[in-house]
Amino acid sequence: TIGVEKRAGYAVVTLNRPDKLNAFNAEMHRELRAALDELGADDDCRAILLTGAGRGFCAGQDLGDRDPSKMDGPPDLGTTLENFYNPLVRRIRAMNKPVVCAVNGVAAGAGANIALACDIVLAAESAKFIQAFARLGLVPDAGGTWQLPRMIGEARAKALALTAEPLPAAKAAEWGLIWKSVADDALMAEATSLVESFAKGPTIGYALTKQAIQAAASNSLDEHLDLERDLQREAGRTPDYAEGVAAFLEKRPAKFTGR
Ligand code: LHQ
Repeated sequence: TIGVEKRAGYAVVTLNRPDKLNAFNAEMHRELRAALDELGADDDCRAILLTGAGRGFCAGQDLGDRDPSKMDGPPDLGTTLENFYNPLVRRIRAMNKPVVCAVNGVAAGAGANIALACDIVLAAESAKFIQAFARLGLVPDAGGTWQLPRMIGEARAKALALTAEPLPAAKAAEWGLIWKSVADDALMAEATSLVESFAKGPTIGYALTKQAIQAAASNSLDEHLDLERDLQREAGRTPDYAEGVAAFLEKRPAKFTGR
């Protein structure tokens, strides 16, 4: 249900249940988490590209095995979140290298919010983001109600969540929900070139930068200035920093090693 292709310095992870628009079942969750754990620990992998097979990116939870008439009583969706979606969001956010998401087609429900958990999101012009939860009587999960108001403000967040209206990629980019909307046939080339550049970049500096930006949501300025001091201290001790300065002074491109 997941494809993992290791290339020079990065890996492409593909959600691969195209007949179901790559909706999540337990198996896909387990495989995706195992893949991310392995890639997180692999120093040869310095960036990750997440995308979907076929015409969709991800339609969220697979509703096929969720028929209430076939259940004994009301389901405990909290357990599904606790066991599967929440660890996935935490894993992506804590990943020690950039995670780029190429949204190749519709991203609905938890599928949309998993995309938003990634560090940089590019989407095909034809892709749409749908907070589909309201159609089911549910709350946007996988971090949706945390991310949306921060990224696009409460007015747009509430409207998207309560109406479940599809948001086209271009508008998502205009609103600042994603980085870029790209012509469909250029999406993979552009996303690949971005992860290729990350694969040759200062990996520790990237990881610390990601950590700092994410911590900003809950820090005061005072706390945050202290955090930046600590993270910069760490960045300044890396060989990549020494190389970056040397390259600048010698007027040549830096050769980062990710250390
Ligand atoms: C699907 C799905 C799908 C199964 C398309 N499941 N088969 C967390 C905790 C626990 C439980 C509940 O949920 C959550 C979080 C969530 O993610 S809730 C939100 C779940 N997702 C949705 O509500 C989206 C449902 N899908 C749709 O609304 C449409 O499929 C979209 C708008 C994504 C795409 O529409 P179309 O392009 O018209 O495609 P389609 O509807 O024809 O779908 C293609 C096939 O994929 C179709 O199967 P079929 O056998 O008829 O060809 C769909 O049944 C299947 N599919 N989403 N989530």
